[in-house]
Amino acid sequence: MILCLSGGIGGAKLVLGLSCVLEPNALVVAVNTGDDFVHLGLEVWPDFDTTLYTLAGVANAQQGWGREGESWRAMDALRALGGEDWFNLGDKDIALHLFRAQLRAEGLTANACASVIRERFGVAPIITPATDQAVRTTVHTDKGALSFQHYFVRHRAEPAIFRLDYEGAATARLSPVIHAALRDPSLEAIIIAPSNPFLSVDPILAIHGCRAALRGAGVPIVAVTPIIAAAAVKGPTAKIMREFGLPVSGAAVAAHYNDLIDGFVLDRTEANDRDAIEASGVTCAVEQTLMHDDAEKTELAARVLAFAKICVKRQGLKQ
Ligand code: FO1
Repeated sequence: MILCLSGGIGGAKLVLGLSCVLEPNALVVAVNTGDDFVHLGLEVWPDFDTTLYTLAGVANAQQGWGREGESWRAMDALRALGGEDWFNLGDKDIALHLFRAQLRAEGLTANACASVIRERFGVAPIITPATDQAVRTTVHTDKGALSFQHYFVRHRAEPAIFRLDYEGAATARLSPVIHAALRDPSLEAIIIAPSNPFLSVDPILAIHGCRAALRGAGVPIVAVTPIIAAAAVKGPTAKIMREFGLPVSGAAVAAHYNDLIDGFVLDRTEANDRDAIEASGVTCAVEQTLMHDDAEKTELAARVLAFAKICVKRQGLKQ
Protein backbone atom coordinates (compact mmCIF):
# COMPACT_ATOMS: atom_id res chain seq x y z
CA MET A 1 0.00 0.00 0.00
CA ILE A 2 1.24 3.52 -0.77
CA LEU A 3 0.52 6.74 1.14
CA CYS A 4 0.72 9.87 -1.01
CA LEU A 5 0.75 13.46 0.28
CA SER A 6 -0.74 15.71 -2.38
CA GLY A 7 -2.31 19.06 -3.22
CA GLY A 8 -3.03 21.15 -6.27
CA ILE A 9 -3.02 20.27 -9.93
CA GLY A 10 0.41 18.66 -10.25
CA GLY A 11 -0.25 16.40 -7.30
CA ALA A 12 -3.57 15.23 -8.73
CA LYS A 13 -1.82 14.18 -11.96
CA LEU A 14 0.58 11.85 -10.16
CA VAL A 15 -2.26 10.56 -7.96
CA LEU A 16 -4.14 9.61 -11.14
CA GLY A 17 -1.04 7.80 -12.37
CA LEU A 18 -0.68 5.97 -9.04
CA SER A 19 -4.36 4.95 -9.17
CA CYS A 20 -3.71 3.39 -12.59
CA VAL A 21 -0.75 1.37 -11.32
CA LEU A 22 -1.93 0.30 -7.86
CA GLU A 23 -4.81 -1.89 -6.75
CA PRO A 24 -7.72 0.35 -5.65
CA ASN A 25 -7.28 -0.50 -1.96
CA ALA A 26 -3.49 0.02 -2.13
CA LEU A 27 -3.52 3.81 -2.41
CA VAL A 28 -4.24 6.32 0.36
CA VAL A 29 -4.01 10.03 -0.50
CA ALA A 30 -3.69 12.67 2.21
CA VAL A 31 -4.76 15.95 0.64
CA ASN A 32 -3.84 19.44 1.77
CA THR A 33 -6.49 21.39 3.68
CA GLY A 34 -4.63 24.71 3.68
CA ASP A 35 -6.59 25.98 0.67
CA ASP A 36 -9.95 25.12 2.24
CA PHE A 37 -12.32 27.89 3.27
CA VAL A 38 -15.94 28.69 4.01
CA HIS A 39 -17.34 30.68 1.07
CA LEU A 40 -20.97 31.78 0.75
CA GLY A 41 -21.63 29.56 3.76
CA LEU A 42 -20.25 26.49 1.96
CA GLU A 43 -17.16 24.48 2.91
CA VAL A 44 -14.95 24.49 -0.17
CA TRP A 45 -12.15 21.89 -0.19
CA PRO A 46 -10.25 22.64 -3.41
CA ASP A 47 -7.42 20.10 -3.14
CA PHE A 48 -9.73 17.29 -2.03
CA ASP A 49 -12.27 18.16 -4.74
CA THR A 50 -9.66 18.44 -7.51
CA THR A 51 -8.27 15.02 -6.57
CA LEU A 52 -11.78 13.53 -6.26
CA TYR A 53 -12.88 14.87 -9.65
CA THR A 54 -9.62 13.71 -11.23
CA LEU A 55 -9.97 10.12 -9.96
CA ALA A 56 -13.69 10.12 -10.80
CA GLY A 57 -12.85 11.16 -14.38
CA VAL A 58 -15.01 14.30 -14.22
CA ALA A 59 -12.32 16.94 -13.72
CA ASN A 60 -11.95 19.99 -15.93
CA ALA A 61 -8.38 19.00 -16.81
CA GLN A 62 -7.26 22.09 -18.68
CA GLN A 63 -8.71 24.42 -16.05
CA GLY A 64 -7.01 22.40 -13.29
CA TRP A 65 -9.94 22.69 -10.89
CA GLY A 66 -13.70 22.09 -10.86
CA ARG A 67 -15.66 19.79 -13.13
CA GLU A 68 -15.93 19.37 -16.85
CA GLY A 69 -19.17 20.33 -18.59
CA GLU A 70 -20.14 22.80 -15.93
CA SER A 71 -22.94 25.37 -16.12
CA TRP A 72 -22.73 28.64 -14.21
CA ARG A 73 -26.40 29.55 -13.67
CA ALA A 74 -26.08 29.94 -9.90
CA MET A 75 -23.03 32.20 -10.30
CA ASP A 76 -24.87 34.32 -12.89
CA ALA A 77 -27.83 34.72 -10.56
CA LEU A 78 -25.53 35.44 -7.61
CA ARG A 79 -23.70 38.11 -9.62
CA ALA A 80 -27.05 39.67 -10.54
CA LEU A 81 -27.74 39.92 -6.81
CA GLY A 82 -24.40 41.62 -6.24
CA GLY A 83 -23.02 38.57 -4.43
CA GLU A 84 -19.32 37.69 -4.28
CA ASP A 85 -18.29 36.51 -7.72
CA TRP A 86 -14.48 36.43 -7.54
CA PHE A 87 -14.49 32.68 -6.80
CA ASN A 88 -16.25 30.76 -9.55
CA LEU A 89 -18.44 27.85 -8.47
CA GLY A 90 -20.06 25.71 -11.15
CA ASP A 91 -23.58 24.41 -10.59
CA LYS A 92 -22.49 20.78 -10.18
CA ASP A 93 -19.61 21.86 -7.93
CA ILE A 94 -22.11 23.75 -5.77
CA ALA A 95 -24.12 20.54 -5.43
CA LEU A 96 -21.07 18.88 -3.88
CA HIS A 97 -20.60 21.77 -1.46
CA LEU A 98 -24.30 21.65 -0.48
CA PHE A 99 -24.10 17.86 0.02
CA ARG A 100 -20.94 18.27 2.12
CA ALA A 101 -22.59 21.04 4.19
CA GLN A 102 -25.46 18.63 4.91
CA LEU A 103 -23.06 15.88 6.02
CA ARG A 104 -21.21 18.33 8.25
CA ALA A 105 -24.50 19.57 9.70
CA GLU A 106 -25.23 15.92 10.60
CA GLY A 107 -21.99 15.97 12.60
CA LEU A 108 -19.72 13.93 10.32
CA THR A 109 -15.98 14.49 10.68
CA ALA A 110 -14.01 15.65 7.65
CA ASN A 111 -12.68 12.15 6.96
CA ALA A 112 -16.18 10.65 7.31
CA CYS A 113 -17.52 13.24 4.85
CA ALA A 114 -14.70 12.37 2.45
CA SER A 115 -15.56 8.69 2.74
CA VAL A 116 -19.26 9.23 1.89
CA ILE A 117 -18.43 11.58 -0.99
CA ARG A 118 -15.76 9.24 -2.40
CA GLU A 119 -18.23 6.36 -2.36
CA ARG A 120 -20.92 8.47 -4.11
CA PHE A 121 -18.41 9.32 -6.86
CA GLY A 122 -17.36 5.69 -7.17
CA VAL A 123 -13.74 6.54 -6.32
CA ALA A 124 -12.00 3.49 -4.83
CA PRO A 125 -8.64 4.88 -3.63
CA ILE A 126 -8.89 6.51 -0.22
CA ILE A 127 -8.62 10.28 -0.54
CA THR A 128 -8.93 12.07 2.74
CA PRO A 129 -8.15 15.50 4.19
CA ALA A 130 -4.80 15.28 6.01
CA THR A 131 -6.55 16.35 9.22
CA ASP A 132 -10.09 16.53 10.58
CA GLN A 133 -9.28 19.83 12.21
CA ALA A 134 -9.16 23.17 10.38
CA VAL A 135 -5.64 23.95 9.12
CA ARG A 136 -5.67 27.04 6.90
CA THR A 137 -2.82 28.77 5.07
CA THR A 138 -2.40 32.48 5.74
CA VAL A 139 -0.22 34.24 3.20
CA HIS A 140 1.76 37.22 4.52
CA THR A 141 2.53 39.50 1.58
CA ASP A 142 3.50 43.03 0.66
CA LYS A 143 -0.28 43.58 0.39
CA GLY A 144 -0.80 42.40 3.99
CA ALA A 145 -2.01 39.07 5.42
CA LEU A 146 -4.30 37.28 2.98
CA SER A 147 -6.38 34.11 3.28
CA PHE A 148 -5.20 31.53 0.80
CA GLN A 149 -7.97 31.92 -1.77
CA HIS A 150 -7.80 35.69 -1.60
CA TYR A 151 -4.05 35.43 -2.38
CA PHE A 152 -4.37 32.71 -5.00
CA VAL A 153 -7.57 33.69 -6.84
CA ARG A 154 -8.55 37.23 -5.94
CA HIS A 155 -4.99 38.55 -6.18
CA ARG A 156 -3.95 35.94 -8.79
CA ALA A 157 -0.92 34.95 -6.66
CA GLU A 158 0.70 38.30 -7.61
CA PRO A 159 1.57 39.73 -4.13
CA ALA A 160 5.11 38.90 -2.97
CA ILE A 161 5.10 36.43 -0.06
CA PHE A 162 7.43 36.90 2.88
CA ARG A 163 5.87 34.37 5.27
CA LEU A 164 3.35 31.56 5.32
CA ASP A 165 1.44 30.51 8.43
CA TYR A 166 -0.52 27.28 8.70
CA GLU A 167 -3.17 28.35 11.19
CA GLY A 168 -4.28 25.56 13.48
CA ALA A 169 -1.49 23.13 12.52
CA ALA A 170 0.09 23.12 15.98
CA THR A 171 -3.09 21.81 17.60
CA ALA A 172 -4.31 19.71 14.66
CA ARG A 173 -3.79 15.95 14.43
CA LEU A 174 -3.20 13.77 11.39
CA SER A 175 -6.42 12.16 10.19
CA PRO A 176 -7.08 8.76 11.82
CA VAL A 177 -7.24 7.42 8.25
CA ILE A 178 -3.61 8.47 7.75
CA HIS A 179 -2.53 7.00 11.09
CA ALA A 180 -4.18 3.71 10.06
CA ALA A 181 -2.26 3.77 6.78
CA LEU A 182 1.01 4.44 8.61
CA ARG A 183 0.39 1.43 10.86
CA ASP A 184 -0.72 -0.83 8.00
CA PRO A 185 1.79 -3.71 7.61
CA SER A 186 1.31 -3.55 3.83
CA LEU A 187 2.58 0.07 3.69
CA GLU A 188 5.59 0.08 1.32
CA ALA A 189 6.42 3.76 0.81
CA ILE A 190 5.27 7.34 1.32
CA ILE A 191 5.26 9.56 -1.77
CA ILE A 192 5.25 13.37 -1.67
CA ALA A 193 3.57 14.35 -4.96
CA PRO A 194 4.96 17.07 -7.29
CA SER A 195 2.89 19.69 -5.49
CA ASN A 196 3.83 23.16 -4.34
CA PRO A 197 6.08 22.43 -1.32
CA PHE A 198 5.06 25.63 0.49
CA LEU A 199 1.36 25.83 -0.34
CA SER A 200 0.36 22.17 -0.67
CA VAL A 201 2.85 19.99 1.24
CA ASP A 202 4.10 22.09 4.17
CA PRO A 203 0.53 22.63 5.51
CA ILE A 204 0.36 18.81 5.86
CA LEU A 205 3.86 18.43 7.34
CA ALA A 206 3.13 21.24 9.83
CA ILE A 207 0.34 19.21 11.43
CA HIS A 208 1.38 18.34 14.98
CA GLY A 209 3.25 15.01 15.01
CA CYS A 210 3.07 14.55 11.24
CA ARG A 211 6.81 14.38 10.49
CA ALA A 212 7.47 12.00 13.37
CA ALA A 213 4.54 9.79 12.28
CA LEU A 214 5.81 9.68 8.68
CA ARG A 215 9.41 8.89 9.72
CA GLY A 216 8.14 6.43 12.32
CA ALA A 217 6.33 4.34 9.71
CA GLY A 218 9.73 2.87 8.82
CA VAL A 219 9.22 2.98 5.04
CA PRO A 220 11.08 5.08 2.45
CA ILE A 221 9.76 8.61 1.94
CA VAL A 222 10.22 9.84 -1.64
CA ALA A 223 9.42 13.30 -3.01
CA VAL A 224 8.82 14.07 -6.70
CA THR A 225 10.13 17.38 -7.99
CA PRO A 226 7.57 20.09 -8.86
CA ILE A 227 10.31 22.01 -10.74
CA ILE A 228 11.25 21.22 -14.34
CA ALA A 229 14.03 23.09 -16.14
CA ALA A 230 14.20 25.65 -13.32
CA ALA A 231 10.51 26.50 -13.65
CA ALA A 232 7.24 25.34 -12.16
CA VAL A 233 4.88 23.53 -14.52
CA LYS A 234 1.91 25.55 -13.28
CA GLY A 235 1.17 27.80 -10.32
CA PRO A 236 3.36 30.01 -8.15
CA THR A 237 6.00 27.52 -6.90
CA ALA A 238 8.92 29.14 -8.76
CA LYS A 239 7.72 32.65 -7.87
CA ILE A 240 7.54 31.75 -4.17
CA MET A 241 11.00 30.17 -4.28
CA ARG A 242 12.38 33.41 -5.71
CA GLU A 243 10.52 35.44 -3.07
CA PHE A 244 12.04 33.19 -0.40
CA GLY A 245 15.49 33.73 -1.91
CA LEU A 246 15.79 30.08 -2.97
CA PRO A 247 17.25 28.90 -6.27
CA VAL A 248 14.45 27.66 -8.52
CA SER A 249 15.60 24.05 -8.82
CA GLY A 250 14.60 20.54 -7.90
CA ALA A 251 17.72 20.42 -5.74
CA ALA A 252 16.39 23.33 -3.66
CA VAL A 253 13.13 21.41 -3.16
CA ALA A 254 15.09 18.30 -2.14
CA ALA A 255 16.98 20.45 0.38
CA HIS A 256 13.66 21.87 1.64
CA TYR A 257 12.53 18.31 2.46
CA ASN A 258 15.99 17.11 3.46
CA ASP A 259 15.25 16.24 7.09
CA LEU A 260 12.32 14.07 6.03
CA ILE A 261 12.97 12.26 2.75
CA ASP A 262 15.04 9.25 1.77
CA GLY A 263 14.70 9.70 -1.98
CA PHE A 264 14.02 12.42 -4.54
CA VAL A 265 12.87 12.17 -8.15
CA LEU A 266 14.61 14.88 -10.16
CA ASP A 267 13.57 15.90 -13.66
CA ARG A 268 15.97 14.93 -16.42
CA THR A 269 16.39 18.61 -17.38
CA GLU A 270 18.23 19.02 -14.06
CA ALA A 271 20.20 15.76 -14.08
CA ASN A 272 23.39 17.75 -13.34
CA ASP A 273 22.12 18.28 -9.77
CA ARG A 274 21.90 14.56 -9.03
CA ASP A 275 25.34 14.28 -7.38
CA ALA A 276 24.73 17.30 -5.13
CA ILE A 277 21.42 15.81 -3.96
CA GLU A 278 23.04 12.42 -3.30
CA ALA A 279 25.88 14.16 -1.43
CA SER A 280 23.21 15.50 0.96
CA GLY A 281 22.28 11.91 1.86
CA VAL A 282 19.18 11.69 -0.34
CA THR A 283 19.09 8.99 -3.02
CA CYS A 284 18.22 10.62 -6.33
CA ALA A 285 16.47 9.21 -9.39
CA VAL A 286 16.29 11.12 -12.68
CA GLU A 287 13.08 10.81 -14.70
CA GLN A 288 10.87 12.65 -17.15
CA THR A 289 8.48 14.21 -14.63
CA LEU A 290 6.42 16.34 -17.03
CA MET A 291 3.08 14.55 -17.44
CA HIS A 292 1.31 15.50 -20.68
CA ASP A 293 -1.27 12.70 -20.73
CA ASP A 294 -2.56 9.76 -18.73
CA ALA A 295 0.05 7.40 -20.17
CA GLU A 296 2.86 9.64 -18.91
CA LYS A 297 1.15 9.99 -15.52
CA THR A 298 1.01 6.20 -15.26
CA GLU A 299 4.58 5.77 -16.49
CA LEU A 300 5.96 8.28 -13.98
CA ALA A 301 3.92 6.70 -11.16
CA ALA A 302 5.32 3.26 -12.00
CA ARG A 303 8.88 4.61 -12.04
CA VAL A 304 8.42 6.50 -8.77
CA LEU A 305 7.08 3.36 -7.07
CA ALA A 306 9.91 1.19 -8.39
CA PHE A 307 12.40 3.79 -7.11
CA ALA A 308 10.68 4.12 -3.73
CA LYS A 309 10.84 0.36 -3.18
CA ILE A 310 14.60 0.26 -3.62
CA CYS A 311 15.25 3.43 -1.66
CA VAL A 312 17.20 2.81 1.52
CA LYS A 313 15.66 4.31 4.64
CA ARG A 314 18.10 6.93 5.96
CA GLN A 315 19.26 6.46 9.51
CA GLY A 316 19.74 9.24 12.01
CA LEU A 317 16.94 11.51 10.79
CA LYS A 318 14.99 12.75 13.79
CA GLN A 319 11.62 11.03 14.20
N1 FO1 B 1 -9.04 28.90 -9.03
C1 FO1 B 1 -9.07 30.07 -9.73
O1 FO1 B 1 -8.01 30.53 -10.17
N2 FO1 B 1 -10.25 30.75 -9.95
C2 FO1 B 1 -11.44 30.31 -9.49
O2 FO1 B 1 -12.47 30.96 -9.68
C3 FO1 B 1 -11.45 29.06 -8.77
C4 FO1 B 1 -12.63 28.50 -8.29
C5 FO1 B 1 -12.59 27.24 -7.65
C6 FO1 B 1 -13.75 26.61 -7.23
C7 FO1 B 1 -13.71 25.38 -6.60
C8 FO1 B 1 -12.47 24.75 -6.39
O3 FO1 B 1 -12.41 23.52 -5.80
C9 FO1 B 1 -11.28 25.34 -6.82
C10 FO1 B 1 -11.33 26.60 -7.43
N3 FO1 B 1 -10.15 27.21 -7.87
C11 FO1 B 1 -10.19 28.40 -8.56
C12 FO1 B 1 -8.82 26.58 -7.62
C13 FO1 B 1 -8.45 26.85 -6.17
O4 FO1 B 1 -8.05 28.19 -6.03
C14 FO1 B 1 -7.33 25.90 -5.64
O5 FO1 B 1 -7.04 26.23 -4.36
C15 FO1 B 1 -6.09 25.93 -6.54
O6 FO1 B 1 -6.37 24.98 -7.49
C16 FO1 B 1 -4.81 25.57 -5.82
O7 FO1 B 1 -4.92 24.32 -5.25
